[in-house]
Order: sequence, then C-alpha cells, then structure tokens
Amino acid sequence: MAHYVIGDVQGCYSELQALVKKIKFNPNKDKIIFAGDLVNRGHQSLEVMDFCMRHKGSIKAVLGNHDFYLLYLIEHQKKNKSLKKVLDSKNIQKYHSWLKKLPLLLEIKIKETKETFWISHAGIPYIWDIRMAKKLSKEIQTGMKDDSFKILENIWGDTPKIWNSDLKGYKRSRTIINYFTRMRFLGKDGSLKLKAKKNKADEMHVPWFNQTIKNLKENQYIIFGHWAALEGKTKLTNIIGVDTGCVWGNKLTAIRLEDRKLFQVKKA
Ligand SMILES: [Mn+2]
Repeated sequence: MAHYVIGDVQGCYSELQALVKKIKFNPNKDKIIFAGDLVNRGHQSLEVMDFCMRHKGSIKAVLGNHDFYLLYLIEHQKKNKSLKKVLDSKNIQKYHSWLKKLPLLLEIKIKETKETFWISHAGIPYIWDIRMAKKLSKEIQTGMKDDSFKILENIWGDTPKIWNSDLKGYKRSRTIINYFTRMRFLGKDGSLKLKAKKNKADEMHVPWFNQTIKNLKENQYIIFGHWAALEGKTKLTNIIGVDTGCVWGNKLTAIRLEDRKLFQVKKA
C-alpha cells in the first residue's frame, strides 16, 4: 500500500491516466490524495470528475480555488465554457455532493516512517499552528454542510487581507478559504499579498513557506499545489510543491509519501 499526492490536474485527464499508470495505482491497496484544482482550464474536467467518482473509496482530496468555483457555478446556476460538460452532466448531483464535503486540509500519517504530511491546496500560513489550521479547515467543512450557498456567494474578493481570530461571518469564511486556496506571498505581518504574481520575493512579501518552515519538526511535511510557476521548487525539504503546471504545457506530478519519490508525466 502506498499514498500518492497528485498536484493540480485542472481537467488534464489524459495526463492523469498516464500518471496513474506510471505509479501502478492499485485502487484496492493504494490511496490517491489530490492537492486541489481538479477541474477547469483543461479540456477534460468531466473525465477527471468521473475518475474521482469511480475510485471514490481510494481517493481523498482538498478543495482548491477552481473546485470552489465549480461549486459556486453549480449552486448559483451559473454557466462557464470550460466547465460546461461537467455542469450539463447527468451526474452533476454526485459531483456536487462529493466536492462539497471535501476539507481544506488533510493529515496523513505514514506508519512505516513515522512521518506526518499535511496537504492543502495553497499551503498553511505561519500565523496558524497545525492545530489552528485543522480547526479552521473543519470550520469551513461544517459551514459548507449547512450554509454553502451563502458561503459561496460571498467567497469572491481579496479582503480582509489579514487573518484575525475575531473575524465573523462570511468575511471570516472568505479569509480562511483565501489562505488555504489562493495564498502565495505573505507580508511580514502574515497578510495575504494576492496581487503579487511575480516569482521574486522582496522586503514586502515573501513566499508563505519561508516562514511556515520554522513551525515544522524534522518528521513533518506540508505538500501543496496552486503555485505552478514554482514548478514545485521551494528549496526546502519539508515543504513540497506538486503543482508543476500540467495545464500550462508542463508536467503532472505525484509524490509517494512512503519514500517521497516523485513521479511525473509530460503534458501530452
Ligand atoms: Mn489553485
């Protein structure tokens, strides 16, 4: 049995198929954990969703910003060209109820190596310790169960820019979701710098993981997607990026947690 975390698929089903073959995925034994952004932009989002439905029992996933977007389109009955086939599918209810229940953060413990891996789409900001991050992921998951329509309606926007435990209501849910699914650079005070797209850090903003790394012990790891321009490179051993930009013509990546071996396929 092995655990594989796969980076942003974004509707690249042919590449997912090739990768699953490469890792010799055995749904009776192995587990796949998707790091979010299963759909959108790529042309085969429907096939990716069907893959998840087919192997539900052996698949876990965290929500990415594009998955939230799909949930928004479904619940608010909006249209989108890239997601049309998914939205028009007769299985839409199945996709919806599966996606809606996904967490923002997953914890996987590997017995053999006594290592712990946390997986979230964008990462975990240093201002939250792991306990806090787990609590906030749970808070959104519970919120989505009872109040998804309103949470999704209020999800869009870059503010509040900084986390504060006193935040309430939909500002609070939006901020938590922004940290977990859209974060790249943070200010020194832990504020989100969502507009900063360039890959170079400066005095005002640094990649989130440069600060978070100080919170991790030797046998603790964070795996994240979302930041395709990094091509997975954080220069850190314990924080590993798995979005290698397949949808942008680059690669789709899986990491096997038991030995942290990487498996990659090129965009077809
Ligand atoms: Mn993303």
